[in-house]
Amino acid sequence: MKRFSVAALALASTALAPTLNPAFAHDGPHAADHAPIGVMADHRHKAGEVMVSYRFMRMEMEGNREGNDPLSPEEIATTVPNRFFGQPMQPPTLRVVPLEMTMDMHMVGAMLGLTDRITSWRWAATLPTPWTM
Ligand SMILES: [Cu+2]
Repeated sequence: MKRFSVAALALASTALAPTLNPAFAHDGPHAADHAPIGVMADHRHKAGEVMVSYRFMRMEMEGNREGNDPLSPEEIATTVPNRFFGQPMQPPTLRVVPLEMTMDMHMVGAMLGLTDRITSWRWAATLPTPWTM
């Protein structure tokens, strides 16, 4: 077993979000006024309003599948073709099989109402991803 750690930093661009069917962030007291958490740019802010957010998401995956059928590491190593076969040092079937992966994502964001019709937003996320193979 070998453990890999991959870190990635994603920076989003600034977007002016004159959304097509916007809801204002603070018009109503009901949760149904917003899209589910994780859906970005579903609303806009009035001029001068600021919103800062932090989100954390953990995703845990285990095992391998082809469609709905589970695949064992032995099946993968003996039957799944290596798309790089034919290049130097590449075997005909896969030799490294992921077993499980846990991904933690931290995401911070900020929205600023430039006018009542235009909202600017920025976000950044980190993706430290340990894999077990
Ligand atoms: Cu907002």
